[in-house]
Amino acid sequence: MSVTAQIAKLREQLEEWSYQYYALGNSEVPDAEYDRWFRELEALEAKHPELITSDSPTQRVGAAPLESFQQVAHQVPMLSLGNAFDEQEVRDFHRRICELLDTSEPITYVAEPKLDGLAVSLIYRDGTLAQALTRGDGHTGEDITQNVRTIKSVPLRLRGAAPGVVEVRGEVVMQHAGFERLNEQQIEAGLPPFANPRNAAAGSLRQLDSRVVAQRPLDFFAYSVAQLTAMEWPATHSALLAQVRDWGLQVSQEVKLCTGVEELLTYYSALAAKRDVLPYDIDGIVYKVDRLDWQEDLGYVSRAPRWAVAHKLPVQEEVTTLLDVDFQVGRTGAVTPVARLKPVQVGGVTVSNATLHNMDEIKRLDIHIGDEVVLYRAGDVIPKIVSVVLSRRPQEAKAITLPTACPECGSEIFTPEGEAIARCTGGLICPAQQKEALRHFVSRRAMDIDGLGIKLIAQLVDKGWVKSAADLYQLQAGAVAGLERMGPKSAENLIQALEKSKNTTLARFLYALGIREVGEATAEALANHFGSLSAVMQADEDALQQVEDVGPIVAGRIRHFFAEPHNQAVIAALLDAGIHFPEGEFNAPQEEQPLEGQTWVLTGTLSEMTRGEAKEALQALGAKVSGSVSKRTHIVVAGEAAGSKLTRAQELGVTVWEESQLLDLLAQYRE
Ligand code: I6G
Repeated sequence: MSVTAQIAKLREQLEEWSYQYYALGNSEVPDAEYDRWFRELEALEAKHPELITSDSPTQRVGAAPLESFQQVAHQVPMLSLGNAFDEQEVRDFHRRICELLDTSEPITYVAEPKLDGLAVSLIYRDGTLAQALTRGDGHTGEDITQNVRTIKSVPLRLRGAAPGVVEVRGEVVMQHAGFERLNEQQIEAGLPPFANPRNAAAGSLRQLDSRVVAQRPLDFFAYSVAQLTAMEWPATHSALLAQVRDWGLQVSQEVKLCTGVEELLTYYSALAAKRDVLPYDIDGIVYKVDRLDWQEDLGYVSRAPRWAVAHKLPVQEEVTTLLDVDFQVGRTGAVTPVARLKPVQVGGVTVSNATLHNMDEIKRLDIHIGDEVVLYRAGDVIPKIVSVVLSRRPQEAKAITLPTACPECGSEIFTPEGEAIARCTGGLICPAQQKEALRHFVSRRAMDIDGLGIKLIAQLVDKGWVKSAADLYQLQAGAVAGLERMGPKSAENLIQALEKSKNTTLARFLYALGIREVGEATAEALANHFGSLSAVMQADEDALQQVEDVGPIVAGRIRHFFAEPHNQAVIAALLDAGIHFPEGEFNAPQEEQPLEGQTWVLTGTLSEMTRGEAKEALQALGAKVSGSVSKRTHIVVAGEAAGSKLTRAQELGVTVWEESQLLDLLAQYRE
């Protein structure tokens, strides 16, 4: 094969995997495989620089920082949306639309979450990303092409046919997991953390050096198309979104067709209830009339479309008072200041505590006890104090100081040179560290010991019965039954849960040990790589670094952990107590599931559930859900406005189901 053909093949495969991952939410291959192909392409391009094109997956990061961003006029203004703050305002919106359209036909809407990020317009010319602009004042934005090119969910080239100008609009966001990681890095580097994911995304896009932006976990979700110069517009917004997804862009998995206002309100309640488990912040739900001809008839009023509205969700930032600060000692001795707040409703939940991270953060915020503070809370993000309302500081406001002795064990508190985190030097004589280590050991994803909550752990440690995890297995039902809020039955259940936990896996056991920086994924990788506990315990730092994602710091932590005689003694006692796991034999077959071995494809917009929900339900029955149709596909489920995948299935003679057939199947297994 010629080098040109090899390069083309590598690029095509990498683009296909990106499409599978971002547009369809499917990871066909592990990251390592993607990286291998990527490196191969980089190596070939390094040898043949004349073959590098700007839309190659290797060409996302610009070489030189910009001096400033250019101002660019939008061809089509970037408008804002009208808001509806309650149910009545949504009913008014629907009534207005019915009156203006003057039709007896039911009105179908596309409902989708309004992501809380920054609106960005992507301009593709003949399928290649040419320009990315911020919203700016709606008429003129800034050219942030260099930065947006680094966002992996933005294809540099659209899949399939996309002639002329295609202008796609959407939101650049930072998902919660990436935001938390970024803030941890900021804190470790002695830099101020970002107040919320939106600020982190905005701060990232404002960087003049795209190499910095490339390190930031940004994402793009498309929500509309502003220009199509050489293609027919489809009849509906839902078909347009299906086309956008086919081009390889990410569209929220939550998009749903709703007919009439009652369905909109049901969707709102369902999504509001799910808000905390969504991976990104949303600040409302957008309803759009699905038919594009109706959108045109309805037109605009004072720079907002009449055919769409944003139904707002409760705000995720509120002001409250800092009543006090406690210092908590974690599993690894880290001393964390915790803010005790006057209880306040944020994002629909009452919050009375928030983390303050460390003393640097207290200094940075210039926070005093008694201050009024701005609090942010979203989903799985720990509530966080964002800023202080300095103008309202009361006279009696009190400065916050780090205690010199551990509040739990009295040992010295020490902040290592150059680090922001203070630590209790008591190690495992510190009951707080013992309790947290035990809490981690028994947790669901570790040894999964039911019935051992933090209150019971605290009693066991405070009585001196349990100092390390191994002591748990010496507990007697009779003694446990006498503890607070326990009785013979719950004590017996606990002993049984302990007994059951003895049969575990090496990965869970390694994770349960609570080695610093060894999370679930690392524990799994260690178990798979070494195959036995003794091999992990004996591995030196070089051998440990052969494991995926284990660098010198983590290798050092693992080595130190196993070299510590106290830890060796606890492990020996745990094994003596009867903890066991298969060694050297992995991926044991599980019970056969009904759709085991089948590959399904979901396409188009489903009406009763989102594609994400359908995918989860099918996977729970053992099916693999793929983004592309092939001869090996068992069934294609085609929803509203299904496009090229439906055609492909028909060409290949693959069975095509309607949504109702899928619902029947799922109902059958739910019974
Ligand atoms: O700001 C917006 C967020 C989300 C939007 C929007 C949207 O759809 C999900 N749609 C339009 C049409 C506009 N702004 C103008």
